[in-house]
Amino acid sequence: MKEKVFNVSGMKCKHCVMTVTEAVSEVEGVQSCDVSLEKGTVTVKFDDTVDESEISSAIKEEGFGVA
Ligand code: 9UX
Repeated sequence: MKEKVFNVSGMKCKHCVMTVTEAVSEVEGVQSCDVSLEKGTVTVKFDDTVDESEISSAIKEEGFGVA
């Protein structure tokens, strides 16, 4: 299991949090996703088989920026 904190820009309300949470959770192998609106972070736990780029792509596809 791996964990990474993504710095995500553009999340401004609770609906953004839901959108990101759903998109990340749909990635195969993701175990948990915790979004902090205040910090602009998305903390994800995922299986070793998952490539980090799959997660950042899922976030970007929803229109948010990933540092
Ligand atoms: Mo809230 Mo997020 O009105 O792009 S859904 S800011």
